[in-house]
Amino acid sequence: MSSRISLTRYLVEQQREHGHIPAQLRLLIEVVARACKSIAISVNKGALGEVLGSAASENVQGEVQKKLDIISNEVLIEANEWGGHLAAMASEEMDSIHVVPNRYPQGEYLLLFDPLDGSSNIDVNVSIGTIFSVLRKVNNQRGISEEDFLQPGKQQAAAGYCVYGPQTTLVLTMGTGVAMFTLDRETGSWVLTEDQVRIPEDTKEFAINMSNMRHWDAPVKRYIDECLQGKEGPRGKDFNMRWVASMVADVHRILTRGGVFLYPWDKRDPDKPGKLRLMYEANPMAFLVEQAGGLATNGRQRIMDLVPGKLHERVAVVLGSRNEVQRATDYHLNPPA
Ligand code: P6P
Repeated sequence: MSSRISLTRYLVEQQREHGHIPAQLRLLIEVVARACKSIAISVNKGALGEVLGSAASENVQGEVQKKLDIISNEVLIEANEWGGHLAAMASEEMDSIHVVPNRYPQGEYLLLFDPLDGSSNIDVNVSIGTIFSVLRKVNNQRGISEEDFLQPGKQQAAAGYCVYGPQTTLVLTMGTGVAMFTLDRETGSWVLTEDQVRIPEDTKEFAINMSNMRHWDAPVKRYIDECLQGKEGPRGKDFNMRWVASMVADVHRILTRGGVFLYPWDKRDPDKPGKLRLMYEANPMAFLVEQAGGLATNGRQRIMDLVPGKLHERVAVVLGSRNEVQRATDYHLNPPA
């Protein structure tokens, strides 16, 4: 059996090979990975741990918070505050940024996260996950503010997610490919189980919430309709559909076997570009997907080129197998006359 490579050994060997992993970034990844283990323990308790159900509060998105949303957020804040690797954090669950308190040293990085994505699936025991994005602190004389976070996704130093499913798997990129680590519950360590992940350029599987079909724009309707026509239609092949309603689970499937994921703009709320959040959902997933050879656009532009205007802004998302994302994006950019 090939020797098991732990997360720590992977980071040391990446540093030796690429020499590009500053010590603070290595520490950050290790701290986030350890926090995800703590979150996994809480998630896995389920009804036995008094962690299910809703808290009596709403988040900045106006969504009712689940108890595990708050627990996960607190785990990530407490784990990352004292290490000296971060200047500040931002979370889907917090209105404004959380600057590292003065009693701790400030570091070179900014950490953004959706502490528990897919909350509607918690109480029904369907896979959920933690998504994180790492930016470099912009050096300036004034203190850290929200503006320092408003960097395009292509500036990310690292990104990843942890999916709490049949396995607990950490998926990570620092810009030199995508690696997957499975949690060995007997030893409590993350073990490298996949390296240099590649997404197949073609697919027969699409992921979208079909109940919104009547609200979609024409290019999305055209793309999905052609998939539904199957081999008798213009695509000449049959497609399958998946929709977990946990972005982490849908993206993990795509990284593992290919596919295309769409959460497009729809006319229910025309001023809202999409449902998903740019800074801590779309950007980290786009970094991972591109590093694995896929594409990620908002239907018209590369997601990682978008310059954010607000911390919690939303974006339309089309990501996954390169050729399918290109086709769906072309339908937006070059609609039939
Ligand atoms: P819908 C979960 O709430 C989430 O933010 C993503 O993880 C998921 O892809 C999407 O929303 C599901 O949205 O409208 O299908 O419930």
